[in-house]
Amino acid sequence: MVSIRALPKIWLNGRFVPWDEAKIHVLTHGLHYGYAIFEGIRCHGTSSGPAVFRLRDHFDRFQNSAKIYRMRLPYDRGTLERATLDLVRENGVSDAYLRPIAYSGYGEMGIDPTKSPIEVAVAMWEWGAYLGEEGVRRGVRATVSSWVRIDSRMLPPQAKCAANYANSALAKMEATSGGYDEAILLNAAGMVAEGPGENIFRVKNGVVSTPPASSGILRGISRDTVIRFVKDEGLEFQRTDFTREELFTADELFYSGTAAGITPIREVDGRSIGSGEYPITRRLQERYDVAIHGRSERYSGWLTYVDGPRPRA
Ligand code: PPE
Repeated sequence: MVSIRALPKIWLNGRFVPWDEAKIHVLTHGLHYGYAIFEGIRCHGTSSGPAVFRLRDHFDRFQNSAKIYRMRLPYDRGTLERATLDLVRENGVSDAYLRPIAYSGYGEMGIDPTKSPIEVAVAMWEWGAYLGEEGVRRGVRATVSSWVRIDSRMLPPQAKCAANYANSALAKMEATSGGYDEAILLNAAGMVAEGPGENIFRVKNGVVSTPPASSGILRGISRDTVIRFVKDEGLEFQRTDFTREELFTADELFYSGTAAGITPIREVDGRSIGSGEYPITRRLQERYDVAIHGRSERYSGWLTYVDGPRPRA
């Protein structure tokens, strides 16, 4: 079952290789022990050609993930940013998802990753709405997971490490096998943390809130984008913890993420959320659409045009 359409090229360890040749050995260290850090970035068509959204911020986080894991990246950020932009050009597709990844490669087995070479790739593929087009329009059905979100004493959630996604996969499979679209994970203190691959926002009486970084979440770049939009809409914003029951009593709930975009949640464990309309979520979705497609001067600083000037180191 392959649903990804092959594109011409993948950037692997410093060069563009044909899609089918971007392969690794089964004894790749990171495959066995989860020692891999990655990013998820989107590129969109604009009237000035393809533009990558918040490229710098994604590579900032990439470098921070590497730092947390004592991973020495063999390429500087300028090289990686240029590789990402060049990849979009090489593949000739404007609307795509980009996946930089660094992992402990083939060389040595055993847990210690410092004995293996670090390999780096950037791949891209066409990825529609993560929780479905219908989900973006009508909202998705969520369930609070029985799996607890990892916390920073176990696996630092602010590092986008492959190992974190074993926890996410358990929550995701539990949700989908129970007939839901997506999970909501609580942290070890019982407060709402995030989705398996998204941050979460709550709207109540016109106030928009999202759990703080200290709740044990990935600091989403889309989360940061949404916070800016909330302020630009003149709405009140709070970074605050909330409980499971505050999910049920929300006026609106939505997920944010690079893959998911802004996706409303219409139901949590059989309780419908608010009126079933998402007036504030809609305003934020609209702003997001305008920003990523380069239709607002205000957010133009977030775009890097593939055919524009190249980033330096
Ligand atoms: N929390 C988690 C756990 C997470 O994986 C993501 C992104 C976010 C929050 C939102 O972060 P940001 O994209 O910077 O706004 N999840 C990525 C991977 C999803 C996947 O299945 O792969 C993504 O959206 O790219």
